[in-house]
Amino acid sequence: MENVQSIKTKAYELGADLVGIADAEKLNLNPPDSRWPQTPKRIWEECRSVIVIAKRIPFGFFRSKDLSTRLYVAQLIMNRLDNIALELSYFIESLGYYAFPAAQNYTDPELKRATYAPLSLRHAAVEAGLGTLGLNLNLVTPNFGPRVYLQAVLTDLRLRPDKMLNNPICLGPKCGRCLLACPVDAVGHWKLDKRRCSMKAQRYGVASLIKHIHKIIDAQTKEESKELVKSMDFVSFWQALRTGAGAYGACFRCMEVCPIGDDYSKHLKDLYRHIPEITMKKLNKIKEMITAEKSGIEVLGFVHSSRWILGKDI
Ligand code: B12
Repeated sequence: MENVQSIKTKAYELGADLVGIADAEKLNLNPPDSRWPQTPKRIWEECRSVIVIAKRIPFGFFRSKDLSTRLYVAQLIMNRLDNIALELSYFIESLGYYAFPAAQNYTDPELKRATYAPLSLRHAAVEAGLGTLGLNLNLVTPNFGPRVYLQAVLTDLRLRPDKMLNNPICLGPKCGRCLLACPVDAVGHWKLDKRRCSMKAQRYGVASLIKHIHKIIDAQTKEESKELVKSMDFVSFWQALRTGAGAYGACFRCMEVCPIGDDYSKHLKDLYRHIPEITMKKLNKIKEMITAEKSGIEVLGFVHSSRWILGKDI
């Protein structure tokens, strides 16, 4: 198991903040959604281990209110993760095995739905012992809460996998801060309304771009369409196409209010304790969730994701 240590050390040297190893066979046996299995074997039959890496978002990021800065920095982190994963792959190949990075933010057309990547990194991260899934199904880690981006390396080298945490980190509706803060009310009972979330999270992603083009086509007057072409949104779409900024990460509200993580009280609590988006409707939604959990009613969102919410091999 010398390789485990040398690979982890290399990943940290390259800049990863968290590193964990998942057994490919376990990922093959436990696809997050069995209807559209995101398994290593679909990508590569001989894959034996998946090394999951995480990079934290700089603490200072959450002090900036400037949207372009946030879009830009989030993209930098994702690019950095890709570079770390590529270098780590070369390192593993220098040991005499095959390796390559996952297609991080590509959604796989073969999986029918545009929201399914070849590998679900949050689920792989739970298998690799980095954390558990929260109420909104984001990965939460003991170190940085949900404030990490993820990437993975697939290899045919058999490595001793890390253990799952075996301990749920998120309190669910008893905390509910992600739900209360969500600007589009996309957080459900251990589930997420992806369409709603993507309006904010992928503000300059492909769906928004198509919508913007339709607006231009459907404008009542030529002047109106010219205005839409000259708009700041149009510039942001150009930036997204050029650099990726804003195409995948554009809303960070659930991340900045989450109290999980050693970093929260030190770097975020003073700024994000108060949640202005709280409404009676959201408070009632949470109350209903707590009542449902107390009464033992089957909560579908929990049923689908319990393995990763609990971080338990069930
Ligand atoms: C597509 C995508 C989105 C979509 C859909 C998100 C989603 N939950 O799938 C949208 C646009 C909404 C989105 C939003 C965001 N994203 Co995003 N996204 C992705 C991407 C590219 C693929 C996700 C994927 O494959 N989902 C697959 C399905 C299986 O996941 P799921 O639907 O949650 O699965 C459960 C449900 O389907 C449920 N279920 C429901 N009904 C049913 C029915 C049946 C029968 C069954 C069996 C199951 C089932 O059970 C499943 C098991 O848990 C990943 C990158 C990657 N490669 O993983 C990043 C990723 C998940 N996003 C990320 C981030 C950070 C965000 C945002 C915060 C935006 C931002 N600032 O960057 C928001 C947060 C939203 C949230 N709470 O999850 C990070 C997550 C980091 C973390 N700490 O968790 C990732 C990993 C990107 C990265 N490189 O780090 N994202």
